[in-house]
Amino acid sequence: MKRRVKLLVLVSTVLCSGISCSSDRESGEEETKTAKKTVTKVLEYAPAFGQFVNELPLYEAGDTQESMRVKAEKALVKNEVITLGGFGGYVVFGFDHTIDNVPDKRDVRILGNAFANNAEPGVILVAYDKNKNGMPDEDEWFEIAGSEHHNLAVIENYRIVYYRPTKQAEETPGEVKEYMRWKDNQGNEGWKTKNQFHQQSYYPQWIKADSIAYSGTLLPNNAVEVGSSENSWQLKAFAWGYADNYPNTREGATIDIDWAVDKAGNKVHLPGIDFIKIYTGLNQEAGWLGETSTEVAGAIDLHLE
Ligand SMILES: [Ca+2]
Ligand SMILES: [Ca+2]
Ligand SMILES: [Ca+2]
Repeated sequence: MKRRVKLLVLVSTVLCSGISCSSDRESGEEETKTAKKTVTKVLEYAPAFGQFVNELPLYEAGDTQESMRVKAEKALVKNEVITLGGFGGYVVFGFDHTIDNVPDKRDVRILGNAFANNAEPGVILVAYDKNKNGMPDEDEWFEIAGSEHHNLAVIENYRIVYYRPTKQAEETPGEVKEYMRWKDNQGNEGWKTKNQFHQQSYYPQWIKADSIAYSGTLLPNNAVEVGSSENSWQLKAFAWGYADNYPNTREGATIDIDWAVDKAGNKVHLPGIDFIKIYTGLNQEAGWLGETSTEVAGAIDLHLE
């Protein structure tokens, strides 16, 4: 569909060349119709540790921050899943147009891989490119205040550091309980487990540094153990306003740009948004399920859907 409209623009330009006509304005109008409802670019991909890290997307020897960004972009453009790993891991993506903030209507559907009792909520930030420089500047970001915004168990300005596992820990087969050391700014520290199902490194392999730090809003744990069977762990969905929290087709996967708040927690009104940032909101391990990690598969402009 997009290609055909573009072709029409091209033909009209060719027909008009050398003769007097007012095709410029018409071309402009045609171009607007080509706006893609889905993600067109990934600006940053920086997952934390995780059992799907280095797999979704796949790390191959020689990959860099930039080549991994390109892989994440290729995935999101096709609405394929990428993992953000544990708390703080993030992705920043954008669109080829500004998604309108339509009054009293939800504006964007955030795609993940959540299903019933398997919610791995990610915090959502949105940016309107106010200065039109094609980039989300620091002062253009606003957090979507989801249902837990006033929950007293939420920790703002949470910070965590993950340390690269030792060679010995990486090479030990099967489950490794003391696999990766971590430390946060609340006085907690511990080990992340490597499970028997995923044996690749859980530390982003294209990162040269021996530790990675992430910060943001820490959401309350959502895992509950309901028995001792295989399906004993359930990851409960929050009411609204998070990524990878409800199945993609549900209203719970959509957000209203008017839910955005500034750093003081006050509502802001944005005319629309050009960029979205999502990061994993929980620092939680749920038994055999392992760590809770937000997955993202792109987003859809609901006004073009
Ligand atoms: Ca709206
Ligand atoms: Ca900007
Ligand atoms: Ca998920």
